[in-house]
Amino acid sequence: KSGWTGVKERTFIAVKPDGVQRKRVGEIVQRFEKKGFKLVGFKLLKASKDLLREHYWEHRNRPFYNRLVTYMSSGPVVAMVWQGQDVVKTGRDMMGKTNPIDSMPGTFRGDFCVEMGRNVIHGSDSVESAQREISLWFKESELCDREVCSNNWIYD
Ligand code: RTP
Ligand code: MG
Repeated sequence: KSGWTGVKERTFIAVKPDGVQRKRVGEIVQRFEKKGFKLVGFKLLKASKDLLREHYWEHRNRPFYNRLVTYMSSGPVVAMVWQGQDVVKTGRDMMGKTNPIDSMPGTFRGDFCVEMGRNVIHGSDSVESAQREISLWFKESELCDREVCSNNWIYD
């Protein structure tokens, strides 16, 4: 099938601690499902500061780095891997901009939050970042691709 390589594209999405506390997990999952993306990884965890420092390594010299790591470790996060055609860019578009004030209504950040320091959701910013983040947060054995695709769940 043409487009098959695009269909294998994956992104790492996390509902941040404020999003979990404010009960936005269901709607975020629902919007990715409605769009047509496939859920291939999902877990709730309290991320360690070491994991978060590694996750946001590119920002290690920025003034907000420590505050960001403290925020992200302040409660459980929902870590997810979504798969589908152009899912990295589309996921970013669905999120809105880093600062909620720049985010359009209809995006998660446009609809769910008002401050950059509590902006509800993370999404990988490139295919390369996605690969790095997925391998940081998930073991290969925690990702389900073939199983979810299989008709075995529908036909005996
Ligand atoms: P994310 O990585 O969490 O998906 O967010 P992003 O790509 O839209 O933004 P990024 O530049 O990667 O920043 C990561 C997170 O750091 C916080 N931040 N605070 N000037 C600030 O105070 C500032 N800048 C960024 C935000 O929570 C942002 O999502
Ligand atoms: Mg980022």
